[in-house]
Amino acid sequence: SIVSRKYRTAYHFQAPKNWINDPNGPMYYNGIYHSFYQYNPNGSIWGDIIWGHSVSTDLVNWIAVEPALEKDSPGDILGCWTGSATILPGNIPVIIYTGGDIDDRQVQNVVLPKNLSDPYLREWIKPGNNPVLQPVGPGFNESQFRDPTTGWIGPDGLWRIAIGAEVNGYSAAVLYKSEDFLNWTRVDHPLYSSNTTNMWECPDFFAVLPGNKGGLDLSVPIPNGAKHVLKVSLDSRDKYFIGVYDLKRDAFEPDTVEDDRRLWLKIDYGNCYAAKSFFDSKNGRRIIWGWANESDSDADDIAKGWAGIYAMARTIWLDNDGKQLLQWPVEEVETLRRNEINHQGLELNKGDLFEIEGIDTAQADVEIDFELTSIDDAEPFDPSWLVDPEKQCREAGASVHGGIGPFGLVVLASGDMKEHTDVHFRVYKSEQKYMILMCSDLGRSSVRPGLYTPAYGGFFEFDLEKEKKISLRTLIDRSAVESFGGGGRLCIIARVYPVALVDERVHLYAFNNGSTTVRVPQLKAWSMATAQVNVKKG
Ligand code: DQQ
Repeated sequence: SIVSRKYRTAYHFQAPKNWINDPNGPMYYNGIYHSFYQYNPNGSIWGDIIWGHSVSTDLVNWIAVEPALEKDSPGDILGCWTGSATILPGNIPVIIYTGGDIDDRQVQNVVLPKNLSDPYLREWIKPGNNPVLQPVGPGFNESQFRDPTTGWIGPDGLWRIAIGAEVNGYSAAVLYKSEDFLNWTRVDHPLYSSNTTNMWECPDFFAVLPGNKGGLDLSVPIPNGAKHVLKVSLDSRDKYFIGVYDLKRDAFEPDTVEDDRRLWLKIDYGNCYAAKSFFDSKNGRRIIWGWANESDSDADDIAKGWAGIYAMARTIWLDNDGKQLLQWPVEEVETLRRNEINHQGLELNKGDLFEIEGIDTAQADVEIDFELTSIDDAEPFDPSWLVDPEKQCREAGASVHGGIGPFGLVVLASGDMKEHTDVHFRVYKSEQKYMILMCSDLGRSSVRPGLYTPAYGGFFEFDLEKEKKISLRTLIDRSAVESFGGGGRLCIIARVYPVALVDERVHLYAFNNGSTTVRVPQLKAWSMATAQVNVKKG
C-alpha cells in the first residue's frame, strides 16, 4: 500500500519484506560485508525465526540472498536465534548461534560455509557436532541460555566465547573455551555476572583503545593499554560497561558499576536493541549495528507487510578519557548525500523557528552546530534526573521555555504543525561542568492514534569552556529519525509515522525556545538518495 511505501526507509537496512529483529553474525570477509538477521519468512510479526542474509560492498547498498539458516535440524527446529560470526585461522568464517531445540531448550549450534569460493557465502553447512553447547550444569535455566558472542583468542591460544544466561538466578555472560570452535568447555566462572537484572540478551564483548578511532581484531592478541567493553541487552536497551579484561582471572572487571541499572550507559537512548559489533578488517574500524523495532501496532505491521529496520552502521570507539563510547554513522553513508545546502552565522532568539529548505526533508542528513551567547542562565542540574531522562524530556518538552534551550531541530513537521518530532538540547550547570540533556520527543510525531510516542533522552557531560560548539547530526529517513549529539556522545534513534509523510511535503526547522540566544555558526543539510537496500529485481 501507499502507507507501507511512505514509511519504508530509503537508506536504513531492511529486509525485502516481513519481520526482522536482531542483527546476527555481522562480518567482513574477502571484500564483502555480510548482514544476517533474525527473520520471519512468513509474516511481519515475530515468529518462525530463521537467518535472513544480505551482502554489500559498502554497508549502504545491500543485495538479499537466500536465507543462511533454516530451522531444519533437531538443534534448531523451534527457531534459529541470535548468534555471531568469527573468522578462524586459515580465513574460515564460522557462525555460532542459538537454536530452539526439539525439547524446547536453548542450545548452541555452529555452521560453516559450504563453499568458500562463493563470494556471497550463500550456503552454510550444519556439521554433525551440533549442538555444540547445551544448557546443562549447576544452576542453568534451559530456556535462558542464548546469543553467543564472536570468539576471541586468550593468551593460551584458545578461543573464548560468552553466552547470555541465567545461572542461579543471576544474569551472566557465561564463558566457554575451545581449541577448534566445536568442542567447548565451560569455564568455572562467568566472564561477568550481576544479580540486579533479567537475563542478559545478546552480549557483545570487544576491545578499544582510548581516543583511538581504529578498531581492534579479537582474533589476535590485544595490545597493551586497551580497554574492554561488555555490552548486554536488557530493559529494551543496549547497556555497556567499560573495564579491563583480567587475563589472569580470565574475567571482565568493569571500571565502575552503578547499583541502579537505570544509570548504566547505553549504546542508544532510543529505540535500539540487540546491537552487535564486528571488526572491519577492510578499514580497521569497529562497526556496530542495532535493531530499531516499529513503534506502531501489530495490525499496522501486518498491513505494512514489513517490520523492523537497523540503525545505520556506526563506527564505534572509546573517548579520550576512557569513560564512554562514541559512535558516528559509517562514512559510506555520505555517498548518498545530494544537493548540499549551507547556512552560516544564523542567530536563533527565543521562539525562533528557522525553516531549512531546498532539500528533500523526508530523506535528509543534517549537521548543525550550536554556540551559546551566554551561560549565565543555565539552570542547576539535579543528579536525581539521571535515573529517568525520559521523564525530564517529557516534562521539559520543546515548547517549554527554559534558561538555555531547548534548541535543536524540528523534523517531519506537517504544514499546520500538528505533527512534528523534536530533537533538542538543554544545558544545565553542574558543579564543575555542564550537563546536556538531549531529547528526541515523539509526543507530537503523528496524529494517528495507537502509536508509541515517548520522549527519548539522555544526559552527557560537556566542557563548555573548552568546547564551544554543541553539535547535532540527524539522519531523517521517512519513519526513522536517528540523531547523534555532541559528536557521537549520545545517540537516539526513533521511529515515527506522521500522516503528513503520506500526502504532503514535510518541513524541517532549526529552533530555539530558551531565553538565551544561540548562534548557529554552521548548518549543512543534504537530501539523501534512496540506497539499494535489498530491493527485489524486476
Ligand atoms: N531475540 C532473539 C534471541 C534474543 C532476542 C530471538 C533479543 O536470541 O535473545 O529472536 O531480541
